[in-house]
Order: sequence, then structure tokens, then C-alpha cells
Amino acid sequence: MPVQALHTRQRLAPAPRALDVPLHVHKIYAPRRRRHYVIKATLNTTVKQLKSIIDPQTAKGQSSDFANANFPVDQEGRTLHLGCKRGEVANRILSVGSMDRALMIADQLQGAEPGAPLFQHLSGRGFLTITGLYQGTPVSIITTLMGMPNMDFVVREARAVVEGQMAVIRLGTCGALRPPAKLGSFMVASPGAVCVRRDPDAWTFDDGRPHYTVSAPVPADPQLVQLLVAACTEHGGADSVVQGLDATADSFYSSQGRTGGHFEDVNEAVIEQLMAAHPQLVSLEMETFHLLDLARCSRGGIKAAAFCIAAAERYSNRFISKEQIQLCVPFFPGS
Ligand code: R1P
Ligand code: URA
Repeated sequence: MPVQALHTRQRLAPAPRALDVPLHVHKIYAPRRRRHYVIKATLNTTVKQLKSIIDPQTAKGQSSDFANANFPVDQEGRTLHLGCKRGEVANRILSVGSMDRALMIADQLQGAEPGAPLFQHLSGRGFLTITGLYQGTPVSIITTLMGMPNMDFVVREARAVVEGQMAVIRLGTCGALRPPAKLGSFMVASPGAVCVRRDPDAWTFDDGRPHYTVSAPVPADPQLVQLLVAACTEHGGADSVVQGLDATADSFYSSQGRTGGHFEDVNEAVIEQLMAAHPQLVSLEMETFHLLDLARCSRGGIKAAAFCIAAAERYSNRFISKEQIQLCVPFFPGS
């Protein structure tokens, strides 16, 4: 679907696909409903449905069943936060931030046998794992929720229950820092990512040290990057793809240079300084760096790359709508 078509009503109506995965929260994508109705239905449906699908054991809190404080796994081999065990997670993982996105993409998976349901597990911590076949190949979609600590749970706990080498791709959303990137662009972190952190000591000591620090880059896997660029180009055309360095921030607000709230963040110059330090920088988000860093430290066990849909234009102050994001989520036919 051409990304350029985002802003026309005609494209908005027919494009969302019916989701028939058993969670039944797909009503949130009903294309012809009024916005306020959709939101109400989402809340009602989601809360009710989620209560019925959260694994009862996890929801009750399994901590007393865990013997190993170093890497807690219960008697069935389920990890503490994702709640999955061996056989439930594939070695090809698509990591997405939100449940909406996971369900939308899960529509492309098939069960292990014809007519069989997809494997799904929603942990008591809110991580959703969906495993099925994509064109015959086992794939897991796992929600990372938000931030580097949550990416840490996803990657380490998936690694613990998967045999052999893993490939992890993050499909996120991000802020685009400069044209030609625009709302809906596919931002591929082709050289990799840096990490931006707020340093509380700058407030504590007030001695002139910087309030925000930036790491050196970590690389993405070049082979996965090549595949991502090819798939995004096929999906949205060459103009929809922007390659460049990503910056992963430790917050959505202060460390991404969002100003004017109730806090003294000293962050007015953050974006400018980042772009001066890293001229290849094109995007800001919250997980990619940590995924790439874990892959680097995985002793060859994990290959990783990331791409994000530009949800914010930081240079023009525009933000994408939820419907527009849904239209951008790629399905990569044939890849
Ligand atoms: C903030 O709105 C969230 O959106 C981005 C950021 O990295 C952060 O997690 O990615 P996702 O849409 O994948 O969550
Ligand atoms: N996600 C982020 O982390 N930042 C943005 O600006 C948009 C999405």
C-alpha cells in the first residue's frame, strides 16, 4: 500500500483488514465507525477479553513457583515476565511496541496445522506472544511494550526458551528528525543506533556536566538491514524508505527533547546537539539500541535489525493518527 496515500479518506476506509485471531479485539479496527464509538468499544472489549485470556497462573502471580532467583523459570520452564516456555517461541521474532500492531500483523500468520489456532500467550505483565507460520516458516510476534528495560525482558527471556540462532526484527514507531523523512516513512536503522540517557547527576551536582549523554553507535545486522530495505521498498516504494542512524532515548519526553511540561528538563538543545554529534541521525525512539546491543553481546546467537514507522515529524511538530499508522504496517508479501 503506497504510503503517499495516507491522507485520503478513500484509502482509510477499505484498508484495515479483519482480524480473526481468537483475541477478538479486532473491533478496534472497524473502519467505518465513528471515532468515539471505536474508542469506547476498544476499552470495553479489551478489558473484558483480556481478563479472560491472561494466563490464570501468571495473573495470580507465580513467584512462589520460581526456584532460581538468578534467572527465574517456573516448574514448567516458563520465564517470569513473558511466561513462555520452550516450543512456544520461534527463532524468528518480530518485536512490536503495541498489542494493536501485534494483532494486526498476526492476521498474516497461520496455525501449525490447517485450521489450527495460533499460539498466543498474554502474560500477567502484559507481554503478548503470538506464534504461527508465515508462509510455512515459524515466526513469533512479541509485544515489547515501551522502553529499553522491556526490550531486555523480551530478548533475554525469548533467548532462554529458543534453540539455535535467532533473528529479531523490531517494527516500531519513531520521531523523524528531518526531511525527506515524513509521517509514514519507513525509517531503517541501517548503520545502527546510539543511546541517549538523562543523567540525574547533572541536577544533583550542578557542576556543568551535560544533562544528557550519548553513547557510541552499535551496528545493526547488515544482512537483515538489506532484507528490510528491500521489503520496505517493495511495500511502499523507494520514496517511503529513509535509512540512517537511530537514537534510542530513555524516555519519550525529556531525552527526546520534548519541552514545555511541568519539569525542569534542561533539554531545549538535545535534538540539535544529537544531530551535530551524529550527522547521520534520522530518528528517535525508545528500544532499538538495546536490541542491537543485546545482539552484539549474544556471542553470535542473535542477529537483529530495526525499522520504525515515522509517527512524529519533530521538525514540523506533526503527529500521525492511529488509523494512519495501521495503514503503514507492512506485511511483506513474498519476503
Ligand atoms: C512511545 O510512544 C513508544 O513508541 C515507539 C517508542 O520506541 C516507544 O516504545 O515505539 P513502539 O511504537 O514500537 O512502542
Ligand atoms: N515514538 C517515540 O519514541 N518518539 C516519537 O517521537 C514517536 C514515537
